[in-house]
Amino acid sequence: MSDYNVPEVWEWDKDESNAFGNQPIAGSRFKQSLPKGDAPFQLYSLGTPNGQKVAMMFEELKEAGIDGADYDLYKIHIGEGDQFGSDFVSINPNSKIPAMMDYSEDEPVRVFESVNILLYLAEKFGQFMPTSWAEKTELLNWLFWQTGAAPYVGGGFGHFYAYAPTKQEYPINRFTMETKRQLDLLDRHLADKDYINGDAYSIADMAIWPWYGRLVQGALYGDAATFLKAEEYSNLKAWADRIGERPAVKRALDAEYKDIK
Ligand SMILES: N[C@@H](CCC(=O)N[C@@H](CS)C(=O)NCC(=O)O)C(=O)O
Repeated sequence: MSDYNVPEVWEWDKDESNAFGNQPIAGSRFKQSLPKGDAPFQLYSLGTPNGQKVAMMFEELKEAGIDGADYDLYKIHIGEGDQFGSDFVSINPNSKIPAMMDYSEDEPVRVFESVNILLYLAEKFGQFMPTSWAEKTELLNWLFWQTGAAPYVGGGFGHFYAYAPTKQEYPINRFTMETKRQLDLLDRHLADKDYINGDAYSIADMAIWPWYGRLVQGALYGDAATFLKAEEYSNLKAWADRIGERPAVKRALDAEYKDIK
């Protein structure tokens, strides 16, 4: 049963508040001057799963002793609308964290989309990605998979299970079904390997862990791990715990995000 009569044409009710500051309009909403530190990389982000991916990569590069990968990390408070400021929008016109500037090239380079930032850094430093064509293709399979799959978990399951103002069976069922299917997929994939791409830890693990690893570890959306029977995905849970033990990953989760105001 629905109490919503779908109109012929949707109109934006500007007076209707929503907790997420959503509007059907892209572009910047106010003038903003973002701080810039001395490091070659300036990362404007937040400790959400998409933000954690990039902090993990920088901390892994540090752990591996790679020169030239220093970064300044700034907090874009998405609850306060920082992502709609003019400076941030000039780095990421899509107004989503994370967004990064690389000042180490002849001309500054802007990079947005978390997985594109991982790829950019992996290629630039020749780290955490295989060199053979076949293995690189498999890596890309999982990176693209993550980009397409996680919105069903975050924007679908997580939103309706934890954040929506009313609990509704239809969307919770629909997105739980898909989330559990994805967890089962990863569990089967990890049955005979330690890492997503096989024997070597790679940016595929960094992309997937903050969503699916943290979900089965019980770190996302309240009691979601219980609701999803996360303990049944034992290969996935073992992988999640393996990654979670890495010093760089622990540092990334504890990273300090500097204020921008
Ligand atoms: N596909 C994007 C998704 C980024 C994204 O959804 N970021 C969220 C936080 S995890 C955000 O900035 N939300 C703010 C908003 O939607 O206004 C990526 O992987 O970078």
